[in-house]
Amino acid sequence: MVTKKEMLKEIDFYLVTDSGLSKQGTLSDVRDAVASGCRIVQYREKNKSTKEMVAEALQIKAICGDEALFLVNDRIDVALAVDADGVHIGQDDMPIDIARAILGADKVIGLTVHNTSEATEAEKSGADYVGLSPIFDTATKSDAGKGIGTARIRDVKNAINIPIVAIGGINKENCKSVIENGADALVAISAVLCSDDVRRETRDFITIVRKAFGRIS
Ligand code: TZP
Ligand code: MG
Repeated sequence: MVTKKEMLKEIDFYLVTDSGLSKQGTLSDVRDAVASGCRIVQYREKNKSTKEMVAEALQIKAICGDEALFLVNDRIDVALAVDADGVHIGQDDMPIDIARAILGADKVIGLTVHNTSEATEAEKSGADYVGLSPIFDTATKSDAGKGIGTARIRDVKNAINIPIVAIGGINKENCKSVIENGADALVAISAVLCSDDVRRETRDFITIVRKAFGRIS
């Protein structure tokens, strides 16, 4: 049996939820993305109470089922409360060694990095993947900083062996170059959540990415 953690090897399009940007609502977005073949979902919620988050996280976990990995952004308590598959944390969140001690070896921990030295450090500290950010300028995260460019993906790829998830300003026009420069998966928040058809947009991204990997023709 493939463990949830082993599913990290199979990810390509990675859904990050955003209730502020979503047109159809977070649960609908997750349902649509998973129905279109998305294999990893991160619940990123900045505006709801802990109680609301736990209730929503349980529903997202049920939608992901065995089809998709389910991670919670920042909130290790929420991840534990619903027995999520893991967490995604940033450089200023819970230190990764403490997060690992709390969550245990079987859970997935993703860490946001911006450069090669943070990526090398993340791998050494036991991160299961890195989120490399922001590849391009983005209005979705106000403190994301300037785009680091696709050449940085190649530099990080040459420095570490864990998967790289690219995020920030990615759309259907530039996503092929993100994969060609070494990303293992990518996130496109506004491009997908602000569309009228999350199912179609997810499917389109997955098709472009799998073609770029040569997984489909
Ligand atoms: N972390 C780094 S950039 C970003 C996050 C959450 C926002 C990415 O959003 P978009 O709409 O895909 O540029
Ligand atoms: Mg964070």
